[in-house]
Amino acid sequence: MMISRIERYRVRLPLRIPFETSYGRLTEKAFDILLVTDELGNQGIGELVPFEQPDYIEETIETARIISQNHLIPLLTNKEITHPKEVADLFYEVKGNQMAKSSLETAIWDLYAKRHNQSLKNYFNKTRLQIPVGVSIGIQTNLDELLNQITSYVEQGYQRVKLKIRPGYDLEPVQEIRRKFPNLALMVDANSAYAIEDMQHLKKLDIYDLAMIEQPFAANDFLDHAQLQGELKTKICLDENIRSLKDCELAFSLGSCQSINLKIPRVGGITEAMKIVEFCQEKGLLVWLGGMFESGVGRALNLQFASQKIFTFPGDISASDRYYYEDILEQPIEIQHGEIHVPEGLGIGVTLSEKKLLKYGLHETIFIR
Ligand code: OSB
Ligand code: MG
Repeated sequence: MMISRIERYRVRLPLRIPFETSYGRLTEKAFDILLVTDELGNQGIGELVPFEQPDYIEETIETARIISQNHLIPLLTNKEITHPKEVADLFYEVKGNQMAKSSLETAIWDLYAKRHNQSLKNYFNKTRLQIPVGVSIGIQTNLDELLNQITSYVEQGYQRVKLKIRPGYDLEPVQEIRRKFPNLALMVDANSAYAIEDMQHLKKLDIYDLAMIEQPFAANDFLDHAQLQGELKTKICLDENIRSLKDCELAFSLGSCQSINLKIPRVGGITEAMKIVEFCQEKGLLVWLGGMFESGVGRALNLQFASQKIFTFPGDISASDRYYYEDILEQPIEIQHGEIHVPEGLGIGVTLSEKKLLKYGLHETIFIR
């Protein structure tokens, strides 16, 4: 197949409640929806997910647009693509910039599946139609408010809670949650807010039966994480560190973690994500699917991928209404009894609402062959 046109919608969706992490506060999510059309008129959809600030990882939505426009799209131009696995190879000469790469690569996977009249999940191993999901909760300095939020998510059926922490907001909220929810599947995520000097402090989290502690140290640190993992019985999970299979191999060989938060966009797309899943399975690393406050498009992609039975640990894949008043799909993604149904249509299985896209975004054509 040949790519004949690429369009995008630049969208901003207001969040229902501001989301605070160790590095900042988000009130609105900006993202691009990419529409990639082939020579037969089939259309694939992708989402560009980076934040506006380089505070989670270095990529931002603006740098990603520049990399796509000036470097990635030219590499797709006039190329015959027989399988979406080739896209990562076409992009190989561009270093890093995984989220920019993923937005195009995942759109091409969707396009390929639609062209062959297949649901995307048919390209993955051992899939199911319902998947267990969890919820990630931002920093709330009011602990009553925090407990109320958790109560409401547990009532909605979410099967696991992830609490964002930072120095000064860690042991106390965890202790309060444990007091009220002794059996809740609970984990924490520090988004790189600690350093090796905090080792003794972090060891105090070991008594709360947490499913894991996500990304305590810097996004490029493997050694300090290995030292901490050596002293903890709780699993360490790496998120920001993991950009490729190579990073997983390094983390595994050093003992930096026992769990991987896999985000398709952070590793450059589906092809690399599949290799990581295979590696984790082979080595016995717990792998689970993370999120980036995706709109319905990225959420549908995550559901397709997380339909693989290896994803037993509930992902950060909430219903649309957990974050947004309104999504950009015709049908919002909903939770039922703690599970979300994997969309069954062709490709990622969901339909865009052009009306909602134009309400929250701007349309432009960025490539024509
Ligand atoms: O660290 O996992 C993270 C959201 C944006 C950026 C980084 C992270 C998160 C989340 C929420 O924790 C995941 C989600 O529900 O989309
Ligand atoms: Mg994280």
